[in-house]
Parts: sequence; C-alpha cells; structure tokens
Amino acid sequence: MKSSILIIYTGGTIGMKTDPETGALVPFNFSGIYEEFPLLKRLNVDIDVLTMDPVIDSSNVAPKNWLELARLIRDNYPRYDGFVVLHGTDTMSYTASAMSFMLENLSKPVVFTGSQIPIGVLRSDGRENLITAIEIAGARIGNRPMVPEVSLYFQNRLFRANRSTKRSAEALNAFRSYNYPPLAEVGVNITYNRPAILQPADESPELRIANRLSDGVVVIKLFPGLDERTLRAMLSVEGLHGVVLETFGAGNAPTSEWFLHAIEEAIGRGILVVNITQCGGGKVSMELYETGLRLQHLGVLSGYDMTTEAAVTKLMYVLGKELPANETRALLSRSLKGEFTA
Ligand code: ASN
Repeated sequence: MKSSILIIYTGGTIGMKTDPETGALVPFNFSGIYEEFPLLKRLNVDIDVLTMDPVIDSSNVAPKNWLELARLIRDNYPRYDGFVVLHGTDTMSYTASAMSFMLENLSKPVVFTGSQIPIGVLRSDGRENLITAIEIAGARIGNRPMVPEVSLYFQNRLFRANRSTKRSAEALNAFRSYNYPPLAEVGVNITYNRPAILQPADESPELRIANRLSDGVVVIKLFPGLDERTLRAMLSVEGLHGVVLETFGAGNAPTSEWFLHAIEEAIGRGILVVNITQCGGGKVSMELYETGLRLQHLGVLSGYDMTTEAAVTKLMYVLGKELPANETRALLSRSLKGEFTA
C-alpha cells in the first residue's frame, strides 16, 4: 500500500528558484511539485502540499508560527501517514525541537528539511534533501512507520530533531547532532539506526498538541566580563519565567558572590534556571567542580547535554502548561522526547 505524505512548506531557501525573466530568486510554487519533479511519481507515496501563508524566511519564525504548524499537523493527522516540513535552515532546529515537545503522543513521522542552495539552482542540495525526506517519512517496517518521531534530515543524515543544531552557514552538511547518533545514514541505501529511534507506547493515545507556549524565556550566555549590572538587568525583565543559562565546560560559572546572589534571587522569585553548556559536545555535570556545585545548591536545574534549541523550546512548552512549581521542575528534570541523556 502506498504511503500518503503531506508536505508543509513554511518558507526558506529550499523554496526559491530563479525567475527566468528577471534572474531574481522568487518563491517556488510547491503545489506544482509533480510538474517540477516528475521523478517524484516513482516514489511509492502519494503527496499533497500545503503552503503556509505567508511563507517566511526562518529568521522571522516566532512561537505563534509553531502553534500554527502544530495545529496544521493535528488537523491533517488522520489523513496522512507522515509529514515533511520544508523550513529555512536558520531556525529549523528551533522549530523542529518545538514540534518534538508540542506534538504529544506522536506516532507518525514528521521530517524537517530544507536546503542551503535554492531548489531552482542547478547545484541545489534541496532536491536530494526533499526526495530522501519524503522517502523517510513514508518508510515502514511491517505496517508501522520506521521513524515515528520528529526528525531533521539534511545531507545524508537523519537526526532526532531536538538533538540537532545548525553548525555551518556555508557547508551543505549544515546540521550536527553532537550528543546523539544519527537516526539514519544515507548512502546507496538508507540505513536506519533502529535502536536509536524513539518508539511510541504500544497503546498510543491520540495526538494532542500544546496550545500555549510561555513567552517569558531568555537565554543568558556567560562570558568572562559579564558584569553584575547586565546580569541583574536581564534577570529582572518583567514577565520572566525561565532562563537557559549557557555555562562553561561541564556546567561551570563564576563563584563570585554577586553572581551567585543574582541567580539565587532570581530562583527565589520563582524563575526556573536550566544549565546547559556552551560546548557543542558533552554535558553538564554540576557536581564535578565547585564552580558547578554552587549552582546546583542554589536550585539550578541540569540541562545535561541539551542543545540551546531544545532547552529554549522545552522551557516554553513546559512553562506554557502553567503547572505547580514542583510539577514544572519534575518535567524539566526528565527527558520528555529523548532531548537529553543524563
Ligand atoms: N535564511 C534562510 C532561512 O532560514 C536560510 C536557508 O534556508 N538556507 O530561511
């Protein structure tokens, strides 16, 4: 039986082609996908296309776009076996991470992809990314989907969405997953890393989506020279609920009294602080050095080996639930969708 796939085009470079008259890059109409790529008919899938209105450069993405995308997937969920989301690369890992949390009880593939070179340019990486993403979204093992989680496909590798990060503005293999192995590697064949793929519970309840994301989240990246005035100003922003604190190495921060006081006071005001490392690889172990231990004693939560993208979107998602403080802390301390390894 053929799989049916819904492609959702949100914008970004992948959807551009050169206007033969003006030579300028203009958005490509994905609803004419079969005319543009007749070879797609050879894939064993039925494809429909939905285009977001308006299509955007992904630097303009905001949480309201994530709510809209989640609703679109929910509304079309019963009709399709899998989804391919075409997205600009700049913030693709943020949107894909957000979807991994927001699509609760997901049991079908949602594959994000895009390109570094517009699809209408001869040397584009978009064609391969698109075709393979469609194939992955439609892949089955028996009658179950092969990758029933939110993933990101780019240049021969399929990553868990909430483990991915854009690491190059130039290279065609623009994404990395530093702390989790690829879910699939693509060469002559697509080789799935089955033990690494998240599986839904056997009796998977119905898909539900998050209807609210918290807007009081900020990222504070430490650097030698960050002063008290600046830190206090950031921590006293009105409506602040959560901080992603990007620390040094294995989760270390200055031990100066002013720094620790500022963090302690913020936590005392009910602000949640999640510690992640600025290093791409490796994880936060606050008990390793005194500089980490002091944070742990103040009530800073470990984000282990989470990416910034996952930490920000997880905080927005969990805080958006408006649960009592102890339940919020419990959800943040647990891996919800394989976003960290403790
Ligand atoms: N600025 C583009 C975007 O993120 C970059 C791309 O897609 N390659 O929308």
